[in-house]
Order: sequence, then structure tokens, then C-alpha cells
Amino acid sequence: MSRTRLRVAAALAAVLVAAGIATGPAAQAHDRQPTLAELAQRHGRYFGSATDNPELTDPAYTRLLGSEFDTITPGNGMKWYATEPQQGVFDWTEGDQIVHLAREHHQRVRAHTLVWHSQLPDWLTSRTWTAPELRAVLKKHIQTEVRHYRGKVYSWDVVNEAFNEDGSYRETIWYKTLGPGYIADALRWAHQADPGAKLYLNDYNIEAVGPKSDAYYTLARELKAAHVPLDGIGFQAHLALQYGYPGTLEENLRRFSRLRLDTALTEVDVRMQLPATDEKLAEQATWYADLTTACLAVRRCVGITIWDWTDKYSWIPAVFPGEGAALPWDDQLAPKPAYFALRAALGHRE
Ligand code: 9MR
Repeated sequence: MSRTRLRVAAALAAVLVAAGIATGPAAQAHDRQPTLAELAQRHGRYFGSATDNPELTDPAYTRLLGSEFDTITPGNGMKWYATEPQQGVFDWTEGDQIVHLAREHHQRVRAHTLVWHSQLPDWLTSRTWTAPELRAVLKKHIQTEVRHYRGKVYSWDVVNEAFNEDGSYRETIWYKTLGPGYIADALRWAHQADPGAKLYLNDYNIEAVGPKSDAYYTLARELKAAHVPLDGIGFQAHLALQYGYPGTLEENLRRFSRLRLDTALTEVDVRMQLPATDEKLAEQATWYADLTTACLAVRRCVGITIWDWTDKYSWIPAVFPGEGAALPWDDQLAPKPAYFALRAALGHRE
């Protein structure tokens, strides 16, 4: 190449880079697409993903987990079976791994979960307890765990899945032994242990207005009236195409906002009967967009968390045989129509 030609080529390259249409590492850095988290931040919201310890050995997986989201939730690592496997013996290995990972990537942690009927250790479920004994066990667990993560997590799902579909209390070990007051107690103990953490009640099938979400509404109003430290309600949003979209989601979020509570979509996925067709994936994309639009429309809906980001690590196929394809990225980690629908709903023009 002659000198003149070299100069022309260099000038042309500079113009292309300035116009943002050149390729190469510098241009890529310049051109980088905003992440879901960055798009959500423009609306004052977060966009998060759940994760789980075994997956963290997959470098392609952790790379995207660390870059696309600003909030992460441990799918299992902070549950009772993992954190207090023997009575009074605490193990923070899994939860700490996720907190450290989040810190490395400047992400916040939605901590999950303190009081649940599931994934409890055998020592707790294999014997009977008097009410005073169980109360002491619960208080110690909550306060030890919340104190350990004090200042390191953004929020706690304090009580998970406390109601039945008809709005009656679920007959858990907690309810049966301690009565409904265990919920207020749990919130108060958690608040004492970390006054800075946002405290949530969290459940599934409460996205639409109905008996189960009404039960939360009534309870939340009572707790607020009694000055119990409750900050928000988590709507898990494990949706399924075959059951229809919860059309009253926005209205439902709004009534909790009016109680001066935050709301969040905490475990979003949209499963379908397999095989996934283009039509079903398009329908799924619409649902992801619609739930995002609903959250953005309600001032106190603070953010959205998907229940992991790739179909490769989704919980669905193991629990609902024949169903899956529930997340915005497929099992090869490639983005699906739902991913682009999320970006569009967050206001990005491709
Ligand atoms: O994602 C979790 C999965 O790995 C566990 O096997 C499962 C056990 O119940 O729990 C999953 O997470 C649940 C969450 O903690 C609460 N809401 C429902 C989620 C899906 O089951």
C-alpha cells in the first residue's frame, strides 16, 4: 500500500470508528450494547438473575452472569438445609461464594430465604418441637444468618410461600407449631439482625389479583398497621404459557405500592410444553415484555429477577417433565426472542 493509500485507509477507519460502524476491539468497546441491568437502571430499577453454586464452574455461564445483571440471588445456597445442616452448626460456604462473586461484579444480592417449609434439614423435620423450642430454633437461625450477611445483602426473602392457593395459611411446621404470629416475629428478628436489609414476603401464584394475593394484601396491611418491619412483597412469577398471562399484574402491584410497600418480580420464568416452537417462543417473548412493562408502570416495583438466565440451568425440566424453555437464553446460552423483547420493553431500540 502506498503512503497516500495508507493515510486514506487510516482516515477512513477513524471515520468508521467515530460513526460506530467499524469492527475490531476498540470499536466493539465503543459499540457495546447496554445490558439488561443498564437498561433497567435508566428506569431506576434493577435486573437480576438467580444462580446456583454448581453452575459457577462454567466460565461462559459466569461471564454473562457477571456482566448482564446488577443483582443476583442464590437459588439454594442460603436455604436452611445449606446454612444450618446440624443444629447450631452453621455453614456459609455456598452463600459466601455467591456474595463474593456479586462483590467482584459490583452486584447486589437478594438473599433467599430464611423461613420456608421446604429444603429444611433432617434434624429439624424428623422430630416434634414444643412451641417455645421451635421459636428459639427459628429465632437463632434467622438472627445468626442475617447477622452473618449484615451489610452484605440488599434484601431478604424472610418468609417464603406462607399461603395456600385459597388464601388460607399453609399448614407448615411453623404455622402448625407457632401460629400465624411467626411471620411478624421472623420479620422483627431479621430487622434486629440487619436494620439495613429490605425485608420481603415472597410467593408464587400471587401475580394476579385473587384469593392468594388478597391474603398477602390483608396480611401486609395488618403488619404495616402494627409497625412490623416489612418492606416489600416478592412476586415469584413462575408463569406457564398453558395457564394464561396474569392480566391483573399491574393493578395488583399497584395496590401493594399504595400500602407503602416495595414490590419486585423475584423468580421470573415462563415455561411451556416442549417442544418449543417459534410460535410459543414469540408468545413467551410477549409475556416477558408485558411483565416488564407492568413493573415499570408501578413506581414501587423496584426490579425484576429471572430464576436463572439460561435454559441450561433452569429448575423446570426436573420438576415439570415435558416442560421447559422457560428463560430468555436457550441451553446453548444463545439469546431467545424473550431476551430481545425484554430489551425492547426496557426501552432499547436495536
Ligand atoms: O431453584 C431451586 C431449585 O434448584 C431447587 O431444587 C428447588 C427445591 O424446591 O428450589 C428452587 O427454587 C425455588 C425457590 O427457592 C422458591 N420458589 C420456587 C423455586 C422453584 O422451585
